[in-house]
Amino acid sequence: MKNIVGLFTNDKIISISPMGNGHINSTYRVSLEEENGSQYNIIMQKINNYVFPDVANLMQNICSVTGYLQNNMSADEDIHRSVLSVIPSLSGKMYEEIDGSYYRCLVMIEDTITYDIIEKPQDFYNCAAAFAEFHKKLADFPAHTLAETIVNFHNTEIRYENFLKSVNEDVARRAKNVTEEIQQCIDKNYLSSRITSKLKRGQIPLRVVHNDAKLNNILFDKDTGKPLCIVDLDTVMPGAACYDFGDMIRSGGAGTAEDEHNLEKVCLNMELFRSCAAGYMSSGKDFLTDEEIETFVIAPLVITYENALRFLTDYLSGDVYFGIKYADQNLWRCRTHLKLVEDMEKRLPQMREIIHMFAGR
Ligand code: GN1
Ligand code: MG
Repeated sequence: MKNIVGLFTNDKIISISPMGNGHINSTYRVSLEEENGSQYNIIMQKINNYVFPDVANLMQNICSVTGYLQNNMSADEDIHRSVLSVIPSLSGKMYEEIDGSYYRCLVMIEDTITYDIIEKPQDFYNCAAAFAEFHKKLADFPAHTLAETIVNFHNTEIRYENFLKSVNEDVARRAKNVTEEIQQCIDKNYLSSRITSKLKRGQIPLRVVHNDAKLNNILFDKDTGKPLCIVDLDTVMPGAACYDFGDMIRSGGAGTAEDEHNLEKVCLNMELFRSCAAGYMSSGKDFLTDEEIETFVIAPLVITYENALRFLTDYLSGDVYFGIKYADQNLWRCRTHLKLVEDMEKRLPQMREIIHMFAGR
């Protein structure tokens, strides 16, 4: 590991320790010491090349978006703390390849905290407001110029086809244990085309989307508690604004763990939903079209369903994509997601009312 860090800096390495709990990349905190004795930290990541085969385009997307945000920053923002910054290697590259593995370094934004589970509705409001601001700031960025680093990432129809394929192939010989979950995924396929069809027909605009809009991808300032910086920009791609809203509700709307075993607990918390809708629409109302606002009603169901499909597909494929800490974790992730979709189906009219109320339209 030390030799890799050495490609990015000549400063003395004090320690390298694992950090974060993402399912995809491996992340390390690297403590360094400058010649004058002062110490600082940077982040080093090994990019998961299985998930992201096109590292060059991925880094290009991140650099275009962060560069644009840095150039369009408001006066009260700190360029080193409000936007992620890539640290180029000593030879000037945005990443380095060693023996078929890809590494990058990022500026460590100190004195921040992240949350995996929403602790209070205000956190969710702040989180949604931060993602809405991200969309708003990038509203004039030419989204079509970004590469689709994971092709069809939020194409739920294709996710469904892949799910069916994993059921038919049944490579891990697990399909017989999960017939109920498979059936539920089939029954909810009506959701698959609800957003993709609107994008295809040009009824909603193509925007710069984060595509992993979870609470734990926002750094909050430790002192003020305010959202500071959006991280994990690997999946920044062109898409629909509502994908990010849907993902926030998926990951934070129940207020429970992604693999909660007590499914009784997994239902949409309306107070949290209201906070998220209010937070997003605080600036979302300024730039969203009427047609887009309508997609915000269904997106929580579509994106939660899409992740249920992905978790079950991975379970059936032998857990090759998402990291797992115990044997059936992907199955439990799928179950919580199916339960949440089922619950949201009942609450749809109320969800619609709340979205329109905060959008003011
Ligand atoms: C992955 O690694 P993490 O937790 O940021 C995944 C998301 C899923 C999420 C589910 C590139 O994100 O799409 O919604 O797990 N990222 C990728 O927890 O597939
Ligand atoms: Mg992440």
